[in-house]
This record gives sequence, C-alpha cells and structure tokens, in this order.
Amino acid sequence: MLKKFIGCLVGVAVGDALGSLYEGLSSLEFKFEEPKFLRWTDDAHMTIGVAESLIEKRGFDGDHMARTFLKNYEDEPWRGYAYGPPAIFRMIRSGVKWEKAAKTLFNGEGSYGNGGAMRVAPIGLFYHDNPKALREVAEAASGITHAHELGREGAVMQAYAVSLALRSGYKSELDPNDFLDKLIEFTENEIYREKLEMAKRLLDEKSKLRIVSELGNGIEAYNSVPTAIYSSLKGGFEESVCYAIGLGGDTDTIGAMTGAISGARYGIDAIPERWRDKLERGKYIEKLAEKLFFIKVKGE
Ligand code: F2R
Ligand code: MG
Ligand code: MG
Repeated sequence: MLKKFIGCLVGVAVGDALGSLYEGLSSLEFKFEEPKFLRWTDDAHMTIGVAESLIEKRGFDGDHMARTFLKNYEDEPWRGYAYGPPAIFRMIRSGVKWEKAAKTLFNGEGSYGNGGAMRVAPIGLFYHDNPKALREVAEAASGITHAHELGREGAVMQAYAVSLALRSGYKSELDPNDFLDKLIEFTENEIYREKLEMAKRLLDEKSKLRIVSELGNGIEAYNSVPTAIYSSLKGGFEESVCYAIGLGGDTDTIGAMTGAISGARYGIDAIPERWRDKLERGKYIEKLAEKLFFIKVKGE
C-alpha cells in the first residue's frame, strides 16, 4: 500500500512533466523522445499543495488548502497555470472569501476546466476507504477554483478512479469492464456517464483519432478525465502514460491523471527508474506520499 501511495503521487509528476513536452500537439505529430530532465507544471504543483494541506491539517480544511495554493502559486507563478486559478488567488489575496471567489468566474458559471481533477490524487488516496467522504472532499477541494458542476464531477471521478486503482490487488489484474462499471455507477452526471460508457465500448479500439474524437483530449474536465481513465487501462505504467500523451492535446494533464491512476495501481516500482531519477523534487514528492500514508493508514 505504501508503494502504491508513492507510485500515485510520483505518477502525477512524471506524467505531467513528460506530457508538458508535447502539450498542444495532435496525436499524429507525437514521437516520443527521452527527456534529459523532468520538470513538472501546475498539475503537480497543485497536487503537492493538496497533499501538503491534507498532511498539515490531517484531513480536508478548505481555508488552509486555499491558502496553501496561494502561497505555492506566489512562490512559483511560472508553472504554466491557466487563467482561472491565478484570478482566484488574486481575489483571495485582496480579501474575497475563498468560498465565494470561484463562483464569480466565467460569468458566474464557474470553471469546468480540468484544474480541479488534475490535482485531486491525494484525496483519492486519503479517502480511498470512504467513497462518500471522497466525493464530498473532492467536490469541496476542487470547488476552491472550480465551481462548475462539470469541473467538480471531473475531480470526483478522477479521485474515485485513483481509489479503485489503489484498492486493486498489487500487480494483480484489474478488470477494465468492472473498473469502468464502478465508475459509471458512481457518477452523478450524465455527460461523464455517457463518456465512461463509450470508454467501455472502445476498450479494444486501435485508432487514437477515434478515442480523441469520442472521449476528447482538451482542457475541459469532461474532455480529459474519461480519457485519462481510459488510458490507464492501456497496459503498465509506462505504456499507459505514453498512450495518454500520444493522444495529443492537453498532454501534461491527461498524462498526470493517467500517471496518478496507474501509479496507484502498480506502485512506485513500476515507474521506470530512468524517469524517477530525473524527476524534479522527486524525493520531496515521495516524502509527501509517505506522510499521507502514515497519517491515513497507520494513524501517525
Ligand atoms: N494552462 C495550461 N496550458 C496552457 C499553456 C501553458 C504553457 N505551456 C505555459 O507554460 O505557460 N495548462 C494548465 O491549465 C489546465 C488547467 O486549467 P484550469 O486550472 O482548469 O483553469 P481554468 O482557467 O479554470 O479553465 C481552463 C480553461 O477552460 C475554459 N473554461 C473553463 N470553464 C469555462 C466556462 N464556464 N466557460 C467557458 N470556458 C471555460 C477556459 O478557456 C479556461 O481558461 C491544465 O491543462 C493545466 O496543465
Ligand atoms: Mg500543466
Ligand atoms: Mg494541462
């Protein structure tokens, strides 16, 4: 279980860093090259913030998590954040309550971007044994920046996928149909239900263009979370993450979310050493995963 916690968070950072090298390309242009160094972006940066806050507060505290995001962003604003989160951080800095800020974006609709889902892996780990709490906390934590139902449900589905992968037997088979059925049963949103049902029908599909056209590869949560869940079923850690990135589009985020699920399923030993050795702040990320594990599983 400890190796799975570590695999999940390192998986986010590796998938993000690898994917960031191909962001915006189409699946036809993808040709994988080994990187010299793995520098991650906002996806891993915010995942670290979620983990730091869960550890410090020994569970979810919205005010503390919002302040942790703000501090990390102000320390390193160059990590490739999209429009929404920095706009929210500026509002919070100027005194707007964190519970209100996200509801003002996009003409009051809130964001349906994948920023809530890309960072949710530590919540999937921490609440893996309690689906009700997992849903509540994933919704609340993504709601700090993503008020739109589709943004929050994306975070819930990604967190639940991480929890199912974590709970699957180490190195044992996880049945793809069963995994997708559990996710379909858990979702409360029709768009995610339809996409996950489509993912099930496409399990044997060979054409990446078809996968992109049916599941998406975009910055919207509903066009990337089902794609990452699907990609995580494409083999071991390396195959799944390379498959996800090879779909093109929002490659760092789809890579990060696939890496989270596959890392939780297979554990840290399945992540190639040649990637782990080059990962920016890899030891710190491993330490966060260890702390989450010892607080959660050992009650320390
Ligand atoms: N920002 C990026 N990629 C751009 C290039 C970065 C470049 N390489 C660099 O280094 O600078 N990636 C990161 O952003 C994504 C996560 O975004 P998040 O946090 O969800 O942001 P936001 O702004 O809330 O939503 C993203 C966009 O989606 C559209 N959108 C969302 N809700 C909408 C609504 N209700 N109505 C209309 N449009 C909506 C907007 O275009 C948002 O800006 C990840 O890919 C991460 O890697
Ligand atoms: Mg990014
Ligand atoms: Mg991205």
